Amino acid sequence: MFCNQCEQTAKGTGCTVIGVCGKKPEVAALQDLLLHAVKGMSLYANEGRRVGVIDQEVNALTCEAVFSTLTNVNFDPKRLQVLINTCAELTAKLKEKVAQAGGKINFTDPAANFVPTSDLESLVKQGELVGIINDHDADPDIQSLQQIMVYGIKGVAAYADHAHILGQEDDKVYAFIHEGLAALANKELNLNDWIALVLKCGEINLRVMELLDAANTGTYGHPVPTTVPLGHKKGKCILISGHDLKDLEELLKQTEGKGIYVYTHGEMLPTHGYPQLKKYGHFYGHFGTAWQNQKKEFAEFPGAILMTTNCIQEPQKSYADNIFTTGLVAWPGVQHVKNGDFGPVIEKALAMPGFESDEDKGSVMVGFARNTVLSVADKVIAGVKSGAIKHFFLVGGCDGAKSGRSYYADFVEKAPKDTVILTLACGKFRFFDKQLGDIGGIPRLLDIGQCNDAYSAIQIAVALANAFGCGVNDLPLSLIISWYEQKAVAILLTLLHLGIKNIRLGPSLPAFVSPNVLDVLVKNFDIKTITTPEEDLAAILK
Ligand code: FS2
Ligand code: SF4
Repeated sequence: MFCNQCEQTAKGTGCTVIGVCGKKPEVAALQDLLLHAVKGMSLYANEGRRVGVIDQEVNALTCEAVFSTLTNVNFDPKRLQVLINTCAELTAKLKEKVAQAGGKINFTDPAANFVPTSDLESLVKQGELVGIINDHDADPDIQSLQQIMVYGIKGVAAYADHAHILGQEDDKVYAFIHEGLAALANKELNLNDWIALVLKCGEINLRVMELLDAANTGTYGHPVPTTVPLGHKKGKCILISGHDLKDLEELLKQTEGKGIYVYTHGEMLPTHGYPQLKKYGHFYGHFGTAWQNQKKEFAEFPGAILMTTNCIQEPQKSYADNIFTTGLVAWPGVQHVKNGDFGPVIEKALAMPGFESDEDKGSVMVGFARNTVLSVADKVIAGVKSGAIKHFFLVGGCDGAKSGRSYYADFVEKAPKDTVILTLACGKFRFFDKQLGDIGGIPRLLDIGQCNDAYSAIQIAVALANAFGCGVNDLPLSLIISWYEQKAVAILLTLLHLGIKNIRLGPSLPAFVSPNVLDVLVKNFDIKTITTPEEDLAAILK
């Protein structure tokens, strides 16, 4: 196996024996084969668009398949096999439609002519031969750009899938995923072509994040400031993790009146701020912190656990019987329930002891998405003009297990009292419960939401820039980003597409960025790696 798509990749270069995430070589091979199948499907879908063939089933499956290969989503060989076979079946039908419409179907790339073998063992062998970037003669910088694009596309596909579930889509997004993956079969593309595709990935990601923002706020209302307890209530309980708001809504509906309290874990925390979700009286509080602490925290939860999307880790024996997966997330042996079909989760919660007593562990505030922040824009602007607010830091992104990630908590703690911290995604759990006070009634720590809400952060920055009559790069705003998986790659590409400079990135640089590509990023975007909180704060505020 070879996988280098996430920040915790082995030795900072690539997982070759087993994934640090727990991905076994056979799963890596099947994920590679699934991407290979989607690349084949993309060649026909791309050509299909040229002759007027647009297939909604192909679009949806493309996103589901690509999302399934994102870090910490699908570890189950059998479910990957189903996806591979479905891709091949749909590709055959698509090929027919494209031929009938007069399109080209004589592609020579092996992916276009892929036929899956019938049993899982030989399917793994097929997968071992087809890494997505397997052109060993290619220029290392082109290979680097191809990987950046493929990993960015994984993020785009994840967002597109979330938006599609809530009825929001734009064919431009699917068209780019197909165009980008089909481009991998084109050996004529040069360095500049690949740079253009990478930046286009960022542009398309902005569009898909806009769709997801419309999906979430259109369905559940704009988040409002909400206090979320970190303790618990006596009684039966379910813990829901991941990012899927519709799954949460369904769970809340199905548990209503059953004497079960619903708690969030990880990236589900910001959902407490949505009016159409917070209206449920039994949607109580938040339990635990970020994904990498789940083994310890899930073991302490006395109820059923539901994983809706990334990030799942290998369940420990102590809670293996009470954890469930749904949607695209899967772990072999873990009970998988269909989206919205949460009867088994509820039964398990009712059979488990639940919390024996009430416990107060304080609270945190969520709900500072674009609508809330911009509703007090005049106060914020006045604060900047009077000098009460000297600087904004967006300290956001993924969390992870590496020790270097304590940088982010230290940074927030050491940021001067006249600065405001905007945050989003699971990296916030390093400092989410710190009491940072306020500046003239504006809390110093503002939780914008999940990683899926990066659009909201961008809108806040753009609105502030407009109010001050300057560009985002001229605002007293610095981006301190932590990355881990491929949604973060997509967001980073969006920031580059928008021309945002001086991003500080950590805890380490992606293994898939070649020295020359890094040089281009540094020269054109002044991108930097994090150093120490003291050094970075001094450099930013000087
Ligand atoms: Fe965090 Fe994990 Fe949100 Fe990422 S819960 S690192 O895949 O999606 O951000
Ligand atoms: Fe390794 Fe990350 Fe790939 Fe898992 S997703 S195999 S940890 S690089």
